[in-house]
Amino acid sequence: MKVKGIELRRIAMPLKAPFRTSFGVEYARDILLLRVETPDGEGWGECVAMSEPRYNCEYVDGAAEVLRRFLIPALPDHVTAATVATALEPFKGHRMAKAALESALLDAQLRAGGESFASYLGAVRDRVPSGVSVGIMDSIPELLDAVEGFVAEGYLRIKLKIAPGWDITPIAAVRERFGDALLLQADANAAYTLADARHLEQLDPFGLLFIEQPLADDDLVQHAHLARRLATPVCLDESIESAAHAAAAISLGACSVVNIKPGRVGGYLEARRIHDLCRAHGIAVWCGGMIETGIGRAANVALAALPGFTLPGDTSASSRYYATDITAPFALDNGHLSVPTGPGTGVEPLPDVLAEVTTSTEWITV
Ligand code: OSB
Ligand code: MG
Repeated sequence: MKVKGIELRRIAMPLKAPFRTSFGVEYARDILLLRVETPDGEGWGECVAMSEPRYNCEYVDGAAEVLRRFLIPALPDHVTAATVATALEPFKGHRMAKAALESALLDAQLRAGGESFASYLGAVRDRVPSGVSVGIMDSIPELLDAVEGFVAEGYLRIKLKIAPGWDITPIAAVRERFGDALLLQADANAAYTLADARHLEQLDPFGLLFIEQPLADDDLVQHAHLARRLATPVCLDESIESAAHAAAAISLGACSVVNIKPGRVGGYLEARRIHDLCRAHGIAVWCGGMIETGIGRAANVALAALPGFTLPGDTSASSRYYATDITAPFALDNGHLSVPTGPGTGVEPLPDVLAEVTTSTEWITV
């Protein structure tokens, strides 16, 4: 595939409600979109980096800079989604920026060839079960109201964001109110240390599906120690940036579940390799989210339709985040999202909405 040029488009998407995690609070999503232009058409990719380097070391301005200065200039004359990662390998890290570029190229390539992301990746389902990630709230009644609303909408699994001071009590309250049958999990975003093991043991009676990323990103060995102490299974998010990390985590016994986010691991092809590795080792995987627009969500839903994705993902409906999505909205149907079947991601930005949320554009000739 020959690439004529790439547009970097920055958009500002107001969130319907603030989203608080152990690392900060978001009021709006600041997103970088990539539009690849080729002689045979275009392709879109969404960069999942956040405004500030709090979830991981990447941030939107940094992603834009590494793309314009290093990654886009390194594209060879002929490139495909399968070869781009090798071309970008000399540049360390910046996986979210690389993933956005690979996704846009894959979208262009698949659109030109008339194939869907789902078909290309090896999807085996035409719809995927949806969970929802519920932020830290100011009070327990406020949390219970929020969870009640999501359960009423049909979400099949609830994830509570936790942090020191907001952990055992909210989990106990949700369990008590909604019963043992509710699929419930917790996400700490690296807010604890191994010294908190005794405290975290108090989660054991609540039958959580797992606790996600309790300890620091680079603490694989300590996660293995914690996993041996807790009855609650341990899931890793931030710690897994590649298939190599997943292999290390599995052999250390650091987790029994992996959250796969294509952006975090450098793209959909690395995401699929992690899926394949985990599946071969009996490690459950599920598709995480980064508060994507419809562009990123469409590709995530396709990935979540692979056979190893045995747990509901953070693949929520557009309406969970945004009053107006930039694509036709993803809506829940009996707790599921449909896997798009059209070429590429199967979705396109709506020009009017896109224009309204755009804060800047930049064209880079390749
Ligand atoms: O840790 O999974 C996370 C959102 C932003 C950054 C990190 C995370 C999250 C979420 C929400 O939990 C996922 C979503 O609904 O898109
Ligand atoms: Mg997480």
